[in-house]
Amino acid sequence: MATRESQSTKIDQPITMVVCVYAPYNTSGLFEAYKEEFLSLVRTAGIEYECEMSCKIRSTIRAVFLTKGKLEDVIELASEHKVERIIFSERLTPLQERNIEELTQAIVVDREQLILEIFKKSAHTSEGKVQIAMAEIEFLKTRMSGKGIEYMQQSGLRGGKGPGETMKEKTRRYFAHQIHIAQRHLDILQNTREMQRKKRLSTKIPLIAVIGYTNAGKSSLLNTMTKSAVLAEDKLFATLDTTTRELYLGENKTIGSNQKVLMSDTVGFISQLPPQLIKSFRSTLDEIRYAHLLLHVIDLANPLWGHHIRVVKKTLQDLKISVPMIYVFNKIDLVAPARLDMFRMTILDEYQPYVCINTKDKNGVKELRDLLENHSFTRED
Ligand SMILES: Nc1nc2c(ncn2[C@@H]2O[C@H](COP(=O)(O)OP(=O)(O)OP(=O)(O)O)[C@@H](O)[C@H]2O)c(=O)[nH]1
Ligand SMILES: [Mg+2]
Repeated sequence: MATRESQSTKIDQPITMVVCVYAPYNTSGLFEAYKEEFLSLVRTAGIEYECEMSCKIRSTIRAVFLTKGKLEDVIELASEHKVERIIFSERLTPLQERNIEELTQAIVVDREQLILEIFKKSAHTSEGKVQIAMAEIEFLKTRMSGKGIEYMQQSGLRGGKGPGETMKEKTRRYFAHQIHIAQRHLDILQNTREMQRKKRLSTKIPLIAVIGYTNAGKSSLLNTMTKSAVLAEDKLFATLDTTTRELYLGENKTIGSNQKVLMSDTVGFISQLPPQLIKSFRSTLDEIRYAHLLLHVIDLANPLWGHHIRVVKKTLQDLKISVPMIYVFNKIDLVAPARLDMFRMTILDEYQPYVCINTKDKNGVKELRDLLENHSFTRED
């Protein structure tokens, strides 16, 4: 069922429509909460929109993604509002994107591009920026026959190697060259990081990586535990760069008394995170892969918390990362006490070991420290 609302648009932005689709592969279970997350992505990207439409579909269509009736609704609404740009909540294939663009005469931005935009805005370090650039080139490569060529032309690349070289070949060569440059830059940065990591490992100081769905409270937890001031914001993907801080534990059976451990903040996960973004965030992935322990932070106040846990665990599984984990159920100040008691009695027992916490007033921090002090910080490798 489609719903339509209006919002004011900024003059310098194209007239935009957002389309939230609940597709058959979506396992979140709660359409409204899924839509809220999508709109939050749109807001984080700084996009204002004129109209919105949301719909559930039972199947996806290879050429245009949406089923016939829903596609007609999109075309009609786009024409009614003279829409110039349509933001989709889902990942689209280049073919689907092109076809919808032709049918609506509007630029189509899919989930992948939307997340890339947000990452581009949040990257501050040179490593972060090169990683995003690489992910973006990889993305454009897949759109070679359309936007890839426009991008190449905008970048001023003209002329080919010989008279027989097609535009497609030129584009391919251009992207290969760009990727090569970015990769070399990234290799230098990552070699430095690798050396730092090896040095750190040689000191045998255990590493704890704080991981979880975006906006769960990972940076807030790092701040609370290590008395730091890492940026923590009510915004998706506020953290894109890894930060490591020292944490002193009173006593620990494997590392002795008054010993320090290192705690690293990481980039948040989200459902359908573009694969090239995951790959390009090697520094975050290495922090997780080589950690002795993961603190998996979950926003218990978010109705999709169970889905978030599944997304994070599936992502780790896909990346073949297997490290011991403590579940840190956060934001319990926003959960009604009766509901929290019920969680503790029933559902939370599925997640062991766990701690319920509120990073704002430090409720549960002592319990988490106790868990860390009793943890065996050993790695097989
Ligand atoms: N009420 C409440 N809010 C919290 C708590 N912990 C974090 N927050 C808020 O949740 C929002 C997100 O917190 P962050 O620490 O930035 O979350 P994150 O997981 O690092 O987010 P990304 O880096 O964007 O993935 C911020 O507005 C925090 O102030 C908590 O225990 N209770
Ligand atoms: Mg953060």
